[in-house]
Amino acid sequence: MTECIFCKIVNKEIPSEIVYENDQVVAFKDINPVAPVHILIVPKVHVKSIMELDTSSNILNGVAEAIQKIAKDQNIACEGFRVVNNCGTLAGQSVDHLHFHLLGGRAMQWPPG
Ligand code: DGP
Repeated sequence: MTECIFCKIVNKEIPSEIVYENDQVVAFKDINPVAPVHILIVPKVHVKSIMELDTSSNILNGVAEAIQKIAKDQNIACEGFRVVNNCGTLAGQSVDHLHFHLLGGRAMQWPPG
């Protein structure tokens, strides 16, 4: 049994609000949203971070497909949105399973905190 919380969500062992799924990724609502639209896109296989990603895999294609589909479904494609990946301690990565935040529905600030 894996202890990884995102693996448990991917395997449907714990509940989440899944909004999209393809062969590579599952996308679900963040439990602690910081924007009106806040979706996490995670690979179905356990990858700790972008630094451990097998670059010959097609996971990032699955991520891009998910972003395009969800942005249209959530009506944030026209106004714009942000995709964030926190990698490692200084960036604030708190779950050691690669994930991309899809944030939209409000104006974003730059630089990020
Ligand atoms: P990061 O700081 O980049 O590692 O973001 C991790 C995000 O994961 C954070 O915004 C909260 C979210 N999260 C953590 N545990 C759960 C969970 O069990 N369910 C859901 N839906 N989101 C979670």
